Amino acid sequence: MTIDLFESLPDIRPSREPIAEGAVLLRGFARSAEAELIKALREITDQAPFRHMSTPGGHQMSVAMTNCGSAGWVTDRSGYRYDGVDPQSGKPWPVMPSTFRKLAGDAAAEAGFAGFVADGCLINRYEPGARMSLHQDRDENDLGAPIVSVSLGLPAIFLFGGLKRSDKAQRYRLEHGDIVVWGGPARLAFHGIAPLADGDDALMGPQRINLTFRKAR
Ligand code: MD6
Ligand code: FE
Repeated sequence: MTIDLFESLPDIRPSREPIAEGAVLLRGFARSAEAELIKALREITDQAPFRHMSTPGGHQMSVAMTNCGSAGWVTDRSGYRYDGVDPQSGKPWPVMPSTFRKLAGDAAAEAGFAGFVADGCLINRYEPGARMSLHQDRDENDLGAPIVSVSLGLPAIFLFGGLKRSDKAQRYRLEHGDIVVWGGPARLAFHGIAPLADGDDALMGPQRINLTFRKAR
């Protein structure tokens, strides 16, 4: 009889799973940088706290947001835009930490998009019940650049559809440390996040944080 000592441990080796033409899920890719990411995140949110922005239609988003880098994504009654200044403080968004920039570049290269340099990072905070309805990311100038999306904390169900809102969405469970990179033919795919389930993550507490890196300008 052989005894596999590792049988009951979770498999945390990074892996690479294509989810569509142009989109790849790098499971566990951010795990090795988690301590630095969490420290840098705290420094950002001390300067630019999470806030619930309003949609152009006047609804408050259930996801709380902030940004770092020179291009911060903002929504208010006048619409969606990228802005170098945090409207809440009147000051530039916090500088993008080098750990963030490096992780995004490394993940993009691993997914086949060498040379990706993000100028903005939108930081989303989901508490249980928060959700992101199906949308396209189309406010960026350069749709040739991919988006790199890092998940930290509680797991979430990522909905990944097609180029039409009505296309049926596939569901992927994103866990702490997972990265999704997408570009090319998937760049304008509709996607969203199902309402976050209750939970309490060992490192992050009762929340999920998502970092989406873009080349916005
Ligand atoms: C989220 N992500 O994971 C929301 N957008 O919380 C996004 O909206 C997203 O993951 C573009 C590319 C990748 C993403
Ligand atoms: Fe998005």
